[in-house]
Amino acid sequence: LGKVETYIREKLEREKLHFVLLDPDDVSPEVAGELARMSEEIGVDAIMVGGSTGAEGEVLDGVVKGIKENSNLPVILFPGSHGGISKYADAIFFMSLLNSRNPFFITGAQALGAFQVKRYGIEPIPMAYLIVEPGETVGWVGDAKPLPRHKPKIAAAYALAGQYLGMRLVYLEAGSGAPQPVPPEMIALVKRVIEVPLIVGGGIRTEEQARAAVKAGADIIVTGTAIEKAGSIEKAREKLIELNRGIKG
Ligand code: 1GP
Repeated sequence: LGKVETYIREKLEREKLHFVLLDPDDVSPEVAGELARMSEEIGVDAIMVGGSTGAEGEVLDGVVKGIKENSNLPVILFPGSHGGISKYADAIFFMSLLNSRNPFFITGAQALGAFQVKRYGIEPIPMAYLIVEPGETVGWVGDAKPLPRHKPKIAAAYALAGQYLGMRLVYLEAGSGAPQPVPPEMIALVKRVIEVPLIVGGGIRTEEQARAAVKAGADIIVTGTAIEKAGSIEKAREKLIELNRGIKG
């Protein structure tokens, strides 16, 4: 295993993890740097960078650099396609949107990006990416057939298939800004079925929601909108502290 994945595995033996997602389309390099610095101070475990629209090229590079200059947290790319690669990042979730209807999001973008990941020496971390209703922007862009919220067994079947295909992480995604996070019942069944770490994100805005997801079995919680849209740096700090408390207990 690579450096970032080893770091994740070792930390998971002791605690649940909190990853903060920054979308280069929503934050400037300066704000990203400030949020990353605060995140590290508060006890967040990694910064994810990505988005479905506009998170590419110079805009992406600038945000990754802004984060690297202001914190020592690992920066993990969370790409919407092969456009979401930056040579300044430490690792990349090499993810397949298993419940997409479009092969581009299952293997196509991955093939188009593979040589770039190799050339830049970015650590790839294979991940099964599953979109749960409502799916928001990523569900629409990724041409997903969103997993029904009241059918945890379908989610569990996809998650186990991901593990059997060799993916070392499973991500249950309700979509950024989702009105409700992934239901705890779904998290619980998926967790019972798989052995690889489970990431949960989308619509987690409060300490209670974060705690409920962890209690149901999530190993890693991703928060984005609640922090990016807090309104001010001071409010973002309070939100980070609140969410981190829900995750770390
Ligand atoms: C989106 O799961 C992440 O990919 C985070 O979602 O922005 O709703 O926190 P939020």
